[in-house]
Amino acid sequence: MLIPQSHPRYASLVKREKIVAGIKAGITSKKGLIAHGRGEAFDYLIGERTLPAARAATEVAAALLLTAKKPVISVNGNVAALVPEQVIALSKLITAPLEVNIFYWTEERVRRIKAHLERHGATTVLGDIADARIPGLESARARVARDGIFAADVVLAPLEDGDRCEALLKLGKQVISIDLNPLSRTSQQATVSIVDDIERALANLLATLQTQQSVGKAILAARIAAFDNQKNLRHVVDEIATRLTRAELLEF
Ligand code: PTJ
Repeated sequence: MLIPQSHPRYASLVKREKIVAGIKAGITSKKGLIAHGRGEAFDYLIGERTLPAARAATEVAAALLLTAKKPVISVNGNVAALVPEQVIALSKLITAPLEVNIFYWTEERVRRIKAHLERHGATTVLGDIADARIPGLESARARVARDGIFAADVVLAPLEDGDRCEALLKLGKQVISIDLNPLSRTSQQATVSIVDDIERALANLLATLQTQQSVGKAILAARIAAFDNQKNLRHVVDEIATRLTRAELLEF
């Protein structure tokens, strides 16, 4: 469908089209539509903009990625459809592999997501060979690459489900989430939770990483130590509550 750029909901409608195209291409799960709709609802509540709390979390996420020994970027069907270029740019910037890891697992979809990322220029995409398992996790997300998520110290896990986040944390990994829902189990549990739309979050993360690259490791470590994820999430929830009580929602 051709969406006129003048449409007030242009950016949001384009994202819907990308998800639908992802489903048609066999990359995105049909359930990805439901997850996207939930994300849209929370985006509406935060005013479809990056909140200061998301910027603060992004600074710390960048510090974690720059001080990590073995960072890995997890990619699912929604992420591959919405932001292939951005995850690839991130992977190159921090020299971290992309790993396809999906909840509604089929071998075919893993293969298609990997091929889709490679068509967009990705060089290292793991996940098609799942030679390790995350212990204590029943879902297909437990299937991981031994040299990828299994060995990682920091995992960037956008649009994640709470179970895997919890299991990764139990394995001693640090998890950076990108999730519009500040109340999701993932947001509540992650080491650093960026509550923002994936497109905006990755654009900010890429820009922040570029400016932080020259910052010393000791300063980055101090930023990580000073960060309180729960407190930061409370700022997001407070912002939503304030907007709801003042009826400040945008008129769409
Ligand atoms: O490709 P698969 O099989 O791995 O499936 C991917 C989905 C996303 C369908 C799967 O992981 C899933 O069902 O996820 P959940 O449990 O619905 O959680 C997805 C979270 O992402 C929800 O909390 C949404 O609010 C959030 N979300 C959805 N769209 C966006 C988003 N967060 C940031 N940006 C978005 N565009």
